[in-house]
Amino acid sequence: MRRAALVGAGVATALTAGAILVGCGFSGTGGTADAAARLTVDGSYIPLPATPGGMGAGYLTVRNDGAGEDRLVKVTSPAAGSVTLHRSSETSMEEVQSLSVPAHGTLELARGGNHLMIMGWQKQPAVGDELELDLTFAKSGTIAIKVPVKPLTYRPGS
Ligand SMILES: [Cu+2]
Repeated sequence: MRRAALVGAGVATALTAGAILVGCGFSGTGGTADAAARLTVDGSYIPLPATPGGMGAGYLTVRNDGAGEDRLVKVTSPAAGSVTLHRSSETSMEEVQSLSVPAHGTLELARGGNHLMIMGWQKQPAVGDELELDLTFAKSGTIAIKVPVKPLTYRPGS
């Protein structure tokens, strides 16, 4: 249900390209408008930290309906002092500087895989809280979302 759309950059590019096409005639070569990312964020949640005030995780899905790749490069929150991007496999976990959102694809942050690591809560989170996360992308700018705090054992779709 919760969904934030960011169309600003893509629309601006498309309008510029459209104006050029009207003036010069359609060349059929495509252009930068075709390579723009179009992002939506869905299914976000933060499980209640296992220890009160302790480290938490953040999960969400970024969908890209555009033809251009983008990258999640930074996440901040007014509710926490530190949010970092983590990539994990079955055997290891490491902090990374960015995560790719492929063209016509998704970036999925989910249990057992990539995730956000959240520390330094301003106030101890409680189930039912909604915390703001500001997701910054290399090309699409910042998308602010409200993320619900769920019980520790919550699973999407359950
Ligand atoms: Cu981690």
